[in-house]
Amino acid sequence: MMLNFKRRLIPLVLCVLTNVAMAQEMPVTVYPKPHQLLMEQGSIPLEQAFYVKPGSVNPELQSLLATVLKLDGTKKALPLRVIKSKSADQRSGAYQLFINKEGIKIIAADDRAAFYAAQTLIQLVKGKQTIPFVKVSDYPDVPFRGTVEGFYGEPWTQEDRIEQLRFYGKLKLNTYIYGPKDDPYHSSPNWRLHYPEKEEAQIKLLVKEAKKNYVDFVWAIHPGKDIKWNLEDSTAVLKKFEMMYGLGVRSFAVFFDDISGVGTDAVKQAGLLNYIQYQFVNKKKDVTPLIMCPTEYNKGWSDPKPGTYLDILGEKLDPAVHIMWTGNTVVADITKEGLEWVNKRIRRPAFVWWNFPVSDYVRDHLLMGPSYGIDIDAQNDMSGFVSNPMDKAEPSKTAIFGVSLYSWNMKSYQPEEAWVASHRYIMPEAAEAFQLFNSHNSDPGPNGHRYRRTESVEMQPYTVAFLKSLKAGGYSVKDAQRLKTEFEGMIAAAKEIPIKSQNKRLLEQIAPWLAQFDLLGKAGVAAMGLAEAWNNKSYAAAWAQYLATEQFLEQMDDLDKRMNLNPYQPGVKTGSLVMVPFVKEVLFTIGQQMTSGIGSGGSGLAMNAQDQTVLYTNNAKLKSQPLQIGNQSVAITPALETVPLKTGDYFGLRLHPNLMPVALQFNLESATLASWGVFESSVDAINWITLPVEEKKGKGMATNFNAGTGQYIRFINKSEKAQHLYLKLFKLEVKTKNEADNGVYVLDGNLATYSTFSKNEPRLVHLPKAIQQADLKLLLRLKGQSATLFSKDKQGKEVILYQGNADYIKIEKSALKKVETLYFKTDAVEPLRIYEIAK
Ligand code: LOG
Repeated sequence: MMLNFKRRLIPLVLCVLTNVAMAQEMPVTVYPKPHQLLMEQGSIPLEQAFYVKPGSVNPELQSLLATVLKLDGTKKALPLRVIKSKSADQRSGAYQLFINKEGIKIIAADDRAAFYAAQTLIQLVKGKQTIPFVKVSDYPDVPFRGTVEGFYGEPWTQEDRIEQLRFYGKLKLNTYIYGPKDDPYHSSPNWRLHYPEKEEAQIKLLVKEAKKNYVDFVWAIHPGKDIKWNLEDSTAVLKKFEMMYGLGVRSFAVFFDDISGVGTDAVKQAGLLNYIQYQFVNKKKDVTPLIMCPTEYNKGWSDPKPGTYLDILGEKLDPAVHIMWTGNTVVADITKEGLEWVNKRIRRPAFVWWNFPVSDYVRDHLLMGPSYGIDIDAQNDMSGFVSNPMDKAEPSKTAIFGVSLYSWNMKSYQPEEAWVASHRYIMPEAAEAFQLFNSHNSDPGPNGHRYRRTESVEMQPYTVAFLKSLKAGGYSVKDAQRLKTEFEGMIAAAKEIPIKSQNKRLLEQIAPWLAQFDLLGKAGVAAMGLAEAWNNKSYAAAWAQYLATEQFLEQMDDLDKRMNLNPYQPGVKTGSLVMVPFVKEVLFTIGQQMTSGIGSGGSGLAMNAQDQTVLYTNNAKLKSQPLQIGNQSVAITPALETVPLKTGDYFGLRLHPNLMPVALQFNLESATLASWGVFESSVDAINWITLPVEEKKGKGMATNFNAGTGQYIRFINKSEKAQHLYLKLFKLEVKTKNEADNGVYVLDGNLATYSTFSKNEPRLVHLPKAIQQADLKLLLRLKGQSATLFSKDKQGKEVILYQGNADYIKIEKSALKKVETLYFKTDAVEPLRIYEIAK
């Protein structure tokens, strides 16, 4: 399959500048990277006219070349020649391009190859005054390269697809497989039917656009959900293909993924494909090889036993038919070993269906990171490589750009480098901003496929170092500066991208994430401000920044609840792997430091230790597990490892006396849980009563709480044997017993909880002995509203201690003599917050 002429050229890296005049110009960048590109001394001025012998170049190619060259020269001008070389070992798309003092010569294996030569030439002169002398010898590594529109959810629009096809043409991608799961005429129920007229017209246009760009428009059918293995349905498939043929389609696929029942039969599937091969493909002569997606399309879902599904396909399916494969799992890296495993069974090189950057299983995330995890040694183990993209066509270009570079010239592929280049290629007007955005929008978050990606790679070490010093009571200036710059960059990028980018559709598709990104930047800047102020011991300033950070995080939560409301993974997540957790951790860590040591040394924790909500366990492994305490819930932080529970081992919570349980949610991932453990509650930790729960496989809830339920809630191993479980979820919804006095939240040393007061609900807080007769600091959120803080004298008359709208208030002990209760009132209608009162 290799080209013989290429060996005569010495391979040279791109960007080699051999000529002084050219050295002042931008370096040459051609994507995908040609196999061999030799820059030579000299160039032709762009004004130079070329002579094209009439009829020697096809008109479309000629007009394409005319977009960058002057082709109106007379016979005396430099010639531009296109020569077809039909040597049998040449792959579709293989070309050579020679530019020298004798003119321009293209040697092309086919029309597609000549088109690719023109694409290379266009990139060589882009932004330049001259046409450089070059020798290019180039060919694709993988015969079929491109995308499969194969995701669930809203299919791409007509405009999206047209733009994609143009993008593919320029990047020498030659395959677009049409198979959106939610097109009812591709799948059930309507795969047997004609498309409605409007859709037919659109498909015709797509086919035309694909041809123009030398992309095979492959129309896929997905009949397996309700196909009957009889002549009638075989004919129905054939008839549908005939209809599509009538619209201009010349490439076809049959998908059997994600089905169950009779449709999954390998013998029948092979029979149908062979029938199409003989009755349709062989007869038409102008149809490209069939592609099928098997039911067992990844190793994890394949029967490993010899002689089963994949072996049956391997044996029975006509060797001309391609078989798709997603890798070791549904969403997976593509490895040489993995392909070798399946290729042996299917007896042909697999046609790779790479499930990246598809996001139909993580719809609240964008997957904008590099295309990595694809083996550069696997060239001979695949017949095709297509990416299944996101439902968002324009943002998917970042990953598809990588796929183009990989599948064209595998050995030279470097994911990071390709990713960086993609930003300049896709959004030259704001490449750096786009890259910054993408660098923080690449991990899908936890998901059922357990597929994760790197994110915030450059920032991650700074976040780790900064937090480490912060937790040790220090402040790393260098890390702080770098992180602050990054957060400021986020705000700037969120502004710059919509102003500078010309790509309206891209902007529209990333808009919710960009808005979220802006908020993350602002939360981050506030968090860094918090750290700095705290380090400078400017407590009031620190508290202001604390509130600012919290508010931006709240706005992010709010946006997440309002936008992208799909029924699967609703919401909008950005920076979810590194940057958001970092901001939250800074807030939490400093929050703890603020409440444990506000003002004068010693613990500011005002509440009596025996009153606090605490973890209640006798299990060594869980003893230090932190709690997550919020205003309406208390949860034990989930543990990643298994938890061994000896006979009589328990874990649970002891609630503050002013809190009462409302509902318990748990997930302990033990199929036998009910046979050995029980949930219990108690008033005194001596006498326990069993809590009725709804439970299945260790997962469930308890809601039967009443006023008599005690403060202790636990799960205990009642069996004779040691048991194992996973602490995935143990979360108790709570409410306060005494609504008027909310000391439980104000005196718990925890900034994640707070009490509120408003015009209709004034609040009082009883001060425990420990903080009476002392200087007090109050951490409030008044949002600029005015509030009054007072005590009462013996006659019950109000003694005003503070009036105003400051969030951070200090009250001298001289004003607090004999004061045991603080009262809060305001005219504000919306609830204002009291976070903490401490010494
Ligand atoms: C589907 C595909 C979907 C993808 C990712 C294949 C062959 N089929 O689990 O339509 O977009 O995974 O969610 C699939 O991958 N099924």
